[in-house]
Amino acid sequence: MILMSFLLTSSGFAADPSLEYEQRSRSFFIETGFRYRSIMLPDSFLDAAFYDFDDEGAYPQKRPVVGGQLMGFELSIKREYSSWQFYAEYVFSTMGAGYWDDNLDAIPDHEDGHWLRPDNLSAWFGGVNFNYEIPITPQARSLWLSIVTGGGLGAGMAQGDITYWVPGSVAETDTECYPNAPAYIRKDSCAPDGSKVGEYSLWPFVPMLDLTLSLKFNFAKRAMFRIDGGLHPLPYYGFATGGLF
Ligand SMILES: [Ca+2]
Repeated sequence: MILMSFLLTSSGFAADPSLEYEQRSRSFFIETGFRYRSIMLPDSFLDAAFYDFDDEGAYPQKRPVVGGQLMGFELSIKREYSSWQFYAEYVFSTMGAGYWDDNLDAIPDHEDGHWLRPDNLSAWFGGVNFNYEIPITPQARSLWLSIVTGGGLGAGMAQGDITYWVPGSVAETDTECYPNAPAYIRKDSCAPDGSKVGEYSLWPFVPMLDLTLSLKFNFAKRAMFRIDGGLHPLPYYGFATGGLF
């Protein structure tokens, strides 16, 4: 609140009215920016399908956290309050290796889980958003605030893989290796049972859905800084900064 009231009352550097009415040969702005985002699937979603270390009798190590970090470049064509935003970005998984024990067993079974090990799992994405901007402080000031909301679709291509081990009782590769042991034992000594990205995707294409709500700091019509949150396609928070021309 202190920051907000400072921004709202601060005169900052004097607004140059000529910027507002600057003659341009086109009727739209181009806004460019760099973005950073941290995406994460909340544990509570996964609790619906998988045991975690704090469940009775379960494998005692914390289940891996599904998440990643993302950096990208964005370019928006802005006209009045609406804009089309194009982006390209690189996201890498921060998920560690670990044990995934489903809780859908008729009788609780903690030995039937799979051990998953991400190997340099990352992806490139590109997409398009339609965004709408709502000013919340007077735009005549050199610094003014707005809310931006929007959404869009994109597609990505995954790199790397997720190597997995299954319980010895259902193993189809290296079946002589600990045939009665669970995956969390076999992963230390046995050959992997396969890889998820390589085996289950005809093409390693991943769809992208984005829904974003942002608080945007506009520095006249020259530069901007945004605090973003929403779905991308997992829940995320992040920021972006860039300029207009
Ligand atoms: Ca289970």
